Amino acid sequence: MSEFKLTTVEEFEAATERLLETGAKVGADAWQFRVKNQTPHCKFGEEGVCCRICSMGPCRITKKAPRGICGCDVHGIVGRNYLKFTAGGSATHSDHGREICHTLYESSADGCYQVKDPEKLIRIAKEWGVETEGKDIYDLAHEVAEMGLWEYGKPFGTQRFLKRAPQSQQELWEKNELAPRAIDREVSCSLHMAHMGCSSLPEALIKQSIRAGLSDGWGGSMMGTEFSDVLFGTPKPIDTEANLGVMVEENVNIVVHGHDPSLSEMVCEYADSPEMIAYAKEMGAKGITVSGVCCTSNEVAMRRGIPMAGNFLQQENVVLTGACEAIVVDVQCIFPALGPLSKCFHTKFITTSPIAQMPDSEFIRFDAKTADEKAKLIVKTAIENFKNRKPELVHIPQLKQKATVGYSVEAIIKCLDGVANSQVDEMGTVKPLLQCVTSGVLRGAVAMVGCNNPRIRPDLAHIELMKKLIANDIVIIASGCSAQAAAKAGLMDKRAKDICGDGLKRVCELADIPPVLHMGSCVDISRMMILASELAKCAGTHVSQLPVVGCAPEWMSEKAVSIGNYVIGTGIDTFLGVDPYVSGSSEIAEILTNGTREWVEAAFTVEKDIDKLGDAMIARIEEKRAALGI
Ligand code: MSK
Repeated sequence: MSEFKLTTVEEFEAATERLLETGAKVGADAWQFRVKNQTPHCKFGEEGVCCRICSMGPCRITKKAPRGICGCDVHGIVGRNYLKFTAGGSATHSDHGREICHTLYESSADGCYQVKDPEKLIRIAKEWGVETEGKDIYDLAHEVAEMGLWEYGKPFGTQRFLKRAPQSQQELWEKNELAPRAIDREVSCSLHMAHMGCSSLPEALIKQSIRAGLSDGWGGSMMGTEFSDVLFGTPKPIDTEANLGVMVEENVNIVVHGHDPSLSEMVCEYADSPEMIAYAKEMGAKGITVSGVCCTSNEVAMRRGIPMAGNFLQQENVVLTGACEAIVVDVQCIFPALGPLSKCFHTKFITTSPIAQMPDSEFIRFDAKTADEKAKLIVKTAIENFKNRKPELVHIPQLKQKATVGYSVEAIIKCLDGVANSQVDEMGTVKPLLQCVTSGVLRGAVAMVGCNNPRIRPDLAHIELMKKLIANDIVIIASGCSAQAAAKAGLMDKRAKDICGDGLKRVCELADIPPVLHMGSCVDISRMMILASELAKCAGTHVSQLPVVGCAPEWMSEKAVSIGNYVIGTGIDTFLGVDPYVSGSSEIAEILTNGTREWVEAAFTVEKDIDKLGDAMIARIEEKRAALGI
């Protein structure tokens, strides 16, 4: 076995530099240049003090002009901007979940999509009080999917999945009017509150931000995750590889990018078919390689072991290799820059969703009914494009690491079952994991999530924080682009146990897991909420008492702010490396970093110094351990 060595950020950067040299030859633009053009950023925007929600302004708050034309002060303006930011993220995740519900509704024994995990479907149906006995699995799928869709617009009541949380959490939500009602209602209500002439009271705006976030995490995202598992299989540990070196020069390279697994699953299916492989060979390639970027990549990596070419800020790099026949995108986190960039190469930029339409792309509309023929068309289009490569532009950086991914809650429970001999129920129990924490073998856990962001040296914060935490016997559960940063560095290689503290190393050996567990995509942060809830129920504590924290050191999207709200809303302190445009209001900043404790027993910490951010998380975990007397 070759010697294990982590890949450094310097190595990532050198590879990118080399790709940018190729780009320069063909006049390609790249985010690195656009960042320079956009610097310095607008200070009013950075502080969140600019208001353009009506046409009397825009108004900007300064010492000389402390109120907008309507009289709103800086706290109301910053708070409204924060709420709108959250609503954008909550809407986006939840609409993703809605699409998955529709796909489940379209599933059938002879259609494009089948139910791959019937046990999970039955478990959810029972949880929702649906009669399952003697029912055809597809009738059940349609019934449950329709119930899921009603969660978006039901006129009365709160979200069904909230009942999964510990009783104490549910009581806090009820008491503080935070329990989310219909998913769409929370998004609409947020936009209503932030409309000109509605709320400007900081507490009200932040409370609604938490409620809109909770409707994402415990509503839309949770449905996205659960029904994706029903349709495509609940992830189990599987080996894969990560970084640009997973692209294969001799093969047709198809890169899937975005978030919705319905498209990428189908593309993978066809790319793997003997018919398409034979066609690729006929066209002069040796085979077909599908790899991924962002969360679509996480979805197919977790279920199929499809390699991960990179995360958010690497999306242009896959085109700059000159070896990408098609970059196929669905929704979210897709740079419009991919259109003009692809035109500098032979790459086909294929958009597939009416929700994400972009200039300079080829639009192949994807839907659940015709998914098979559209996926076949996409794969054929990529194969036929192989001959158009310009060999002098081809350069694939030879950087990649092995990774074991696929740690759903069910998989974690199964892996850890061997560590302590506890009884398991239908789904299993988190008792062994809890025992590892209470005994001190593991000091705690950090949920590392989120994007990368040019404001921070890309991936550095993720990687350095993870190294520090695992060295301190803190297990990491990662999702989204954070998970890909870890995989690219080698932290999801089981051999990374050797850079852990003794306790975590021992757990990794006994359970045969890496120290950083890949839990999935952005919507899969809902899995983390389930795991934390199960731990709290098993321990008989509030979620907020567990030695568990959340962290998004390089976040950038509205979705990430929504996530942050539901993570603190669930009682988990959350540490950010980027300020969510609230520094202009002392009142909003105070509520977010302290005041929310009164409602949900958790709050944010914002710290741009990565070393201090790591120290603060460790200190918080130890503080919680001391309070529990463990
Ligand atoms: S893809 S939201 S850049 S994690 Fe989910 Fe990555 Fe952030 Fe998009």
